Amino acid sequence: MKDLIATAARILHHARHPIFLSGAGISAESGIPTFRGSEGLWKNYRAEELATPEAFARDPHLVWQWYNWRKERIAQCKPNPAHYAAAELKKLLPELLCVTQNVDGFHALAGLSEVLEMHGNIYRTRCLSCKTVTENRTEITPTTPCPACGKVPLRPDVVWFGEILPRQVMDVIYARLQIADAILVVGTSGTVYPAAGFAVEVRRRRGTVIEINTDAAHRPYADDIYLHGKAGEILPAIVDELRRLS
Ligand code: BJW
Repeated sequence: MKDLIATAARILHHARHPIFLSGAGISAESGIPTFRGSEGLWKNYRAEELATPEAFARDPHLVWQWYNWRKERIAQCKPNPAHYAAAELKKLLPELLCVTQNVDGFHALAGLSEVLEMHGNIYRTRCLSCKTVTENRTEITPTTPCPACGKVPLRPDVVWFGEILPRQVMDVIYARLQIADAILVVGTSGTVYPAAGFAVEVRRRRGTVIEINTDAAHRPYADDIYLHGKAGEILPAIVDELRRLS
């Protein structure tokens, strides 16, 4: 493992256009359940059944209950060593394009500047009528009025299944994917597109794929370097190696 970590650090050190992509696994050590782990169920619903515009249209109360529960859970947790290591990584590798699928805001909280939150942020709401996006940390219900126009309902400002991802964010990511020579993928099952396609694209263009994941059986990208273990232990070790190289 030590050799693999050193190799990963060397590759990142020499990469000219590297990408960092994180998923729910990076926040697992903070106490936030992943989507597809054993703790990922909420009241016997899977994410695929709640994170859709159809679910919200059918039962906005249920969907808001889920988001309120998650907001409360996130508020009780804090960033872990993996989030802080990601922030250090960006300082050591200014060219690193940092992308997260997570909506918990922990990367920013840990000091990672310029992180693209491709699936939105759980602490923002969007008005279905006037589309105003507002930061909101309180409990929301389908009858909570929009602070801008007073209409209901508000929805979470996140990306659900079947929805298009934010254009400005995706333009930046796709531009980088054209030239990326390395990608570090941390704590994602690689089951949800388009994020699941990023490493595949980097590999197709002969870039190097480095992955950190706790699931030994899970190798969706045929990675060049697979670092089996916890992000909170492996990412700080990569940062230590990078400091030696810098
Ligand atoms: C650790 C760890 C530790 C644990 N250390 N590791 C192409 C093919 C097929 C389907 C599609 C396709 N393109 C689009 C689709 C449809 C769909 C899709 O992908 N479906 C799949 C299920 C097949 N995608 C979409 O609809 C997307 N929209 C889109 O593409 O628009 C255009 C389009 C639409 C329709 C058709 C075609 C094109 C939108 C996707 C939005 C996903 N939204 C969610 C909810 C966000 C808001 C919220 O949080 O509530 O995003 S779903 C959920 O999954 C969330 C996550 O970001 C996302 C990914 O989950 P993630 O992060 O990978 O978590 P887990 O739990 O799956 O994995 C955790 C991993 O961590 C595990 O591997 C653990 O082992 C590991 N781990 N502890 C390291 N300590």
